Amino acid sequence: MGVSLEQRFQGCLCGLAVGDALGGRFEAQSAEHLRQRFSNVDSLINYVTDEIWYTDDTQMTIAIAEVLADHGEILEEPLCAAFVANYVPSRGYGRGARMVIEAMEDGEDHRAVARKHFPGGSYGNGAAMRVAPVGLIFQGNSEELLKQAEFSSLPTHVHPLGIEGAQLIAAAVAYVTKTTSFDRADFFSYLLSHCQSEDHRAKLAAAAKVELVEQLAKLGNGIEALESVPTAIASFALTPDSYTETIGNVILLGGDTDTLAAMAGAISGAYLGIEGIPARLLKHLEESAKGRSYIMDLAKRLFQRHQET
Ligand code: F2R
Ligand code: MG
Ligand code: MG
Ligand code: MG
Repeated sequence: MGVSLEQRFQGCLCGLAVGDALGGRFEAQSAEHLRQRFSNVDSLINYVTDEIWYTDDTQMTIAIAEVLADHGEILEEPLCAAFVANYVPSRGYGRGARMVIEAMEDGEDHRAVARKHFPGGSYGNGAAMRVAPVGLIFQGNSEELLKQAEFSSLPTHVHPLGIEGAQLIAAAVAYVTKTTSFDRADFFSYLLSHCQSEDHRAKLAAAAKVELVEQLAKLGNGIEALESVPTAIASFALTPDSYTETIGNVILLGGDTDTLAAMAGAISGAYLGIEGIPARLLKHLEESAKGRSYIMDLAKRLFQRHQET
């Protein structure tokens, strides 16, 4: 039986959360260290025998999904309120993101903080890591998709590369959500048609040429959008039929493992649906107030919103 659209919504949010939570165990470790610990993806996946906890990637995705489920579009004020309501610093936020959210919390001029904390704004991957729900909701309208991905970035990420990283992940999620039989060349040409900057175009062109897992590392494993968004996209395109390979291969790159696996996991889950995520991994996702059941329910609410509009 085919994968239903509702299963894809659930697969996307849960795929992101599981990737984030598993990757979060290894954030900032080196590839060499991880390769010594885990000889292959299976040994990494089998390592999960107890509860895994998600990080800021999932927490900020939940905020965006809540706003979309409630309003059907990204609105600045509700989004900032949702970032604040979901903020738990111990989940491990980026330096800039933390300062912006704390300014929101304190009623300070958070827009000025977002503009000035880094020269030209943040080009971190924080906007890309949380944008997947935008791809689900706006899958049918490219222009709106790009605009809404930008709106979802702006409270914290005003640098064009930070915004474009989010637009590319949203576009990737939108594309696979509508796809039943994955065509790699068509996927990359769709993404290139949603991409303005020479920097991201060059990285995407390199990603399109990756045909072996060993070639993924050259795309990067860093905290900047440009050093992680094309890598996550390439990992999915390499193993579209396996959720565990898609997240496992990027976690074994080391570096920003939670975010690489969150982005790759969101795309993979949107393609394969919730059934594509091994039940034994999903069952270990934290069952806190906004844990597995909440995320599943949020995906249903998002799906209902999508059907209404
Ligand atoms: N930050 C982490 N993990 C490390 C800390 C976890 C630890 N447990 C703890 O809290 O102590 N992970 C999360 O951060 C990444 C997303 O970051 P985001 O939201 O983009 O934040 P930020 O600060 O805006 O950007 C990240 C870094 O990129 C560099 N950078 C960005 N723009 C820059 C610019 N214009 N010039 C120079 N550098 C720039 C800076 O180093 C930023 O700090 C995810 O990995 C998420 O999991
Ligand atoms: Mg994180
Ligand atoms: Mg930031
Ligand atoms: Mg990270």
